[in-house]
Amino acid sequence: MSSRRGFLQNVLAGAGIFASAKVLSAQEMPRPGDMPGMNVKGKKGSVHDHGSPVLVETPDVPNLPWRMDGNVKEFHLIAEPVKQEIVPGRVVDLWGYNGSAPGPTIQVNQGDRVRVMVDNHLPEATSMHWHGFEIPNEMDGAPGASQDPIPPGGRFVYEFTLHQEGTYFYHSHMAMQEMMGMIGAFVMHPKNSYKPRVDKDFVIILQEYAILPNITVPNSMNMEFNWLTFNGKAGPATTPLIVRRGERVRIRLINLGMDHHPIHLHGHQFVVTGTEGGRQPEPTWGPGNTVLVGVAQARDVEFVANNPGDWMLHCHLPHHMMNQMSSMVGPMSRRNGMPAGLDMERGMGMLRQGSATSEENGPSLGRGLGVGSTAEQTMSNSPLKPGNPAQQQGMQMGKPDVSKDANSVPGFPQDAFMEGPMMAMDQMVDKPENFGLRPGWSGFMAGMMTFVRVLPPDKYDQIMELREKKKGNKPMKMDMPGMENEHE
Ligand SMILES: [Cu+2]
Repeated sequence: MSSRRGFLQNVLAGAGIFASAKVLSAQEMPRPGDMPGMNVKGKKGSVHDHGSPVLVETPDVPNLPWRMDGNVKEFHLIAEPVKQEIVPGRVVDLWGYNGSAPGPTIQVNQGDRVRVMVDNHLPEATSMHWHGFEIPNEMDGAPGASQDPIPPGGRFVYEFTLHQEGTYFYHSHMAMQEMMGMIGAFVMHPKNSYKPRVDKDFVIILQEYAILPNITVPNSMNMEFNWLTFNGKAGPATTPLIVRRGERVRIRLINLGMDHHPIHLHGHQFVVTGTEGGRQPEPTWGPGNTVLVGVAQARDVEFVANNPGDWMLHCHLPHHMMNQMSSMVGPMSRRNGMPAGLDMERGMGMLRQGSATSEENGPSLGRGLGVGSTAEQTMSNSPLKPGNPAQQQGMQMGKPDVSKDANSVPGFPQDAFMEGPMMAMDQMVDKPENFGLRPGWSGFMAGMMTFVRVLPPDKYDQIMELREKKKGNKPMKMDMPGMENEHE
């Protein structure tokens, strides 16, 4: 299998387009010891070899290929606009790297000499900051301070030697660009393996966007967010982490947004073994099941997956477990709350004039607290008739389960029409990693949510087989089956 990969990388490198993010999915990448230029003799090992760390998997995000130039590991990042499908049918305009937001994951070994060519294909200047790297000041990517911003069409070549280990990341150091998606993981594998060794190693990047219905561009000035993502996907489009029962698992959580996220794992206790500053000493590893990942922070958690089942892993902020939250949508979808004198566009929160960042809309579009929020209507969840819920194409049919006197209960509805069977879209998010989940599972998954699936050996092997089969069919695609016609 590695010969095809090697061939692919050579071809792409030769053609000068090896930066394409669609080249290799996380699952397809060889582990660090197998990457080109590292084991020139072609020595291969299994995941359970001693000495070599496991390659990190970033579900839904590719790894960034590289090539050797002498003793320098050379990467190529292109800052550019990205069309990203965050849930089936919801394609939004983000900014990212090499066709992906977050950008592709970079993996290197402690001690590596690294060169990253950064091309700016954005319509405005950018810069690349290496978050937490102890590198020479002129390589820091702080615009104005350590370098001129990279102009549109320009390139800056960063080069440094990395003596650190741990979970790091790269991001644009232009604040508003960060809120358009411009971040990627940068994992530095330690020279000497961490102890205890893990069998599975995952990266999850936490991001948030304010994007109203029928609009595709995030309002980066908004202070409240209605799309919360793990690796650029909102539940149920996130890809579960697949582990075999008994394996030791590391999850590297990285947050770059406006909010802090308490990430909670069901069914297991974990220990925090690393931060954005690298490995933490073992005496600090107290058990827990929720870790607060603050803005600009990374947290590595580790646990032994000894409790079989499909366990939720999610941000515990209730509003971060929802999709497309927008109070302006409430009046229309809940009928009786539609205030008099408002036309449909306004009731739905549609833009009528100017862009999302115009003077009129910018400060408070959607929901908000800031200047201009007087345009917001005060309204509670209003009564509504059960039955005949509006159907989304592809969603499973079904009526919410509510009592006969529901409308007489103060506060109703809360979750009746927000989640549950009628929101399920199992087929639309079908993929190997979801195989065998409880039917209707997807109706209860939104925002920053995914599964850690702790599987018995036979089921684990079955899913791995399905994964291989899918790769064999479409080695270059990350698309989910049956979704080709959902968007351009
Ligand atoms: Cu959160």
